[in-house]
Amino acid sequence: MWGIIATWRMALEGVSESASALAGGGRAADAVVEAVAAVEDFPLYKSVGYGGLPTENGEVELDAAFMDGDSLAFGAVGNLIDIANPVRVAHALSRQRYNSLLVGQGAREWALEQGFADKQMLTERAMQHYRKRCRETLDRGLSPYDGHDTVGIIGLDVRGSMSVATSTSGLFMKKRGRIGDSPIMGSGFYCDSETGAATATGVGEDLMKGCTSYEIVRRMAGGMTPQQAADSVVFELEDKLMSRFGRAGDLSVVCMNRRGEFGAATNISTFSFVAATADRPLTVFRAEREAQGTRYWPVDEAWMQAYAARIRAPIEE
Ligand code: SD4
Repeated sequence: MWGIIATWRMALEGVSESASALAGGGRAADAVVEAVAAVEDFPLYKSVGYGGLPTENGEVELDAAFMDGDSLAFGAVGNLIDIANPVRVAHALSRQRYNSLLVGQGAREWALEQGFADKQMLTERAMQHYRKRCRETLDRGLSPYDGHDTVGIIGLDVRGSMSVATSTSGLFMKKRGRIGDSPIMGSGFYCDSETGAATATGVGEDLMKGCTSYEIVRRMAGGMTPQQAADSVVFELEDKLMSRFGRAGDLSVVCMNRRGEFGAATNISTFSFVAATADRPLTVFRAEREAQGTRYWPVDEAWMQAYAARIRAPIEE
């Protein structure tokens, strides 16, 4: 069996390539790193890598992670500035015995020492979004903290090895130095080839309160299906946050077990994800919360076209 599952429609092109690689016997680690790197490189995806949206200071600070489910080795970077592919730096860090999680200047210096390319990651289009948001928040009192989509991708290869990788520019208009769940093991991602893996997207501050990805993997290890684990973790966390904290941010997850069965859960109505396995063709799904749990269904052509138009639409400043 092989399988791959990713948060959000933006992962489609990268996942498509990696699904072919996995079908041909490729390794899970390479599949997730390459698929995430493809999202990082695409300038119109404004929440990951090149073209990602900046902090309130107008700088792009990127977070990324990689975890190998065989050895449990992981690497992660936070607040990485102007390095082309944060996920590749995270992957390289997972091969180090120490210093698995590096942030800020230290992460950048290490990446440069290792030969990773220096690249200006702020695009003119991201700056247009930034100027527009500055104006809107000044004029209309909007919350600066919305607009966020982390890519998280889980891979299972025919040898039974699993890996997960994440990458994000974090919350738009975040404070300089702010780190969300995406580079935090157990919250934004977790992977154990003996059980399965999970990855999250949404408001990192809230996802971290539930150690969300670890908890999903733990429940799969305890016998839940991926769908049961995903739904129970997301909805219990949302309920707990509502009753104890008074509000709950966006929480969305995908997960897969070692047999290639997958699940997805969300508390929003706009979540999408992409999956392919040895016995299910590559599909983009939309997901929505319903009373009994998360329902998901394949998107149609009109949805795909509307998406393509949306990411290319001119930005009215
Ligand atoms: C964060 N979880 O930095 C990330 C942002 C994000 O979908 O996912 N968004 O909190």
